[in-house]
Amino acid sequence: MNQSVAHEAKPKPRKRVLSGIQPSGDVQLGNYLGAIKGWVDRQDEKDNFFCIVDLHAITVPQDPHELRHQTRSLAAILFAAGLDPAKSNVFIQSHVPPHAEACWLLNCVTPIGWLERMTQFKDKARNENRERMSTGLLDYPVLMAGDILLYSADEVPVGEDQKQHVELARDIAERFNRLFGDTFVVPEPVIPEAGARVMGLDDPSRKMSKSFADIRGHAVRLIDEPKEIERTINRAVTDSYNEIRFSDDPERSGVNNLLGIYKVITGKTAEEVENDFASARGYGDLKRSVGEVIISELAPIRARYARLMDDIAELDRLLSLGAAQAIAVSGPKVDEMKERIGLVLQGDEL
Ligand code: AQP
Repeated sequence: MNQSVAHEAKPKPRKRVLSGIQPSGDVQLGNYLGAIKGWVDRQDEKDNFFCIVDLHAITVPQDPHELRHQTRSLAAILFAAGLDPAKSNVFIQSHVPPHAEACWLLNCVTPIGWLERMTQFKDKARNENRERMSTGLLDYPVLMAGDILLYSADEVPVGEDQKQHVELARDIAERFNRLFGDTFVVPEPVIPEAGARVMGLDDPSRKMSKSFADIRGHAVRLIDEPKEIERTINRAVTDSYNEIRFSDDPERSGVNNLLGIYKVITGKTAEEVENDFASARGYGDLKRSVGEVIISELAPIRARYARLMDDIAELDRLLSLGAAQAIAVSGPKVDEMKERIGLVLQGDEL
């Protein structure tokens, strides 16, 4: 056989990527620009697992009826935004039992002090009455560590605020590997490039969030009608400088946020964006253009979303395909964990 043929490089296995999103409210523009759009754009290059993390959402009180609706609605948004079931495994976390099992197994090797030191927990604990807070809120990062480690994910795309939790997942993986032998790939957080953080339109000093999406003027929701989007953008907080250019000045963060949204959607450079507004007459023109690009970006998503929500059986079928793939990967992994710890597996030979 021709040596050069024999040595021809095999295609490199695709990197596995895992990311999650909570069904904790209406999906907003920040979720789309900071996370979902990137997942869609890169789905051809990777081996993709995207998890609707309903078990994470219940760490704070949720209305059962709303939660069921939000979970399916989020799934419909993900497919409508372009995640292709042939390329991306989209599934509901609670459909894949290894997630809750891995959480318990990892709980037993995670020192409680590690969890009490997590910034997000400390922030939440400061604002909540400890007598009412769920244990789940403290344990949230262990469940997340399980989500990641079960899939041997090479990359975990997260926002800056979740970086500490991915670092904790690394510590837990290393501790488990030390105690029981090499079991887990130690994951890397991948933080999307700056500019993908969308701020609240009513208050550009805090990030746009699903849980505030019902507050008037805070967010553009992906399923908002064009008129509603126009109204929200017109109401967006700006400043009195009347200057349309990027700036680090916190006083000008409202305009910066609008320009950032325009930049991410159009894919233009900062210079090109500023040129687009060189002859604008004021913030009215800026808001009109930003509203228009958002509306045309979201229109096809809204149409596909409506069709999927009209066919829940099809939506559930797509989710069960994703869950089957997820179980095929995570099931053997959780069995490996149990075996290493010393649990007897069902059907184990004596
Ligand atoms: N404002 C934002 N700008 C850019 N990215 C954002 N993400 C969230 N808000 C923004 C990204 O969306 C993904 C899913 O996040 P999540 O559901 O796990 O929870 P989150 O980050 O806490 O999102 P929300 O909208 O703020 O939800 P609630 O209100 O429930 O806490 C993540 O990749 C996140 O970075």
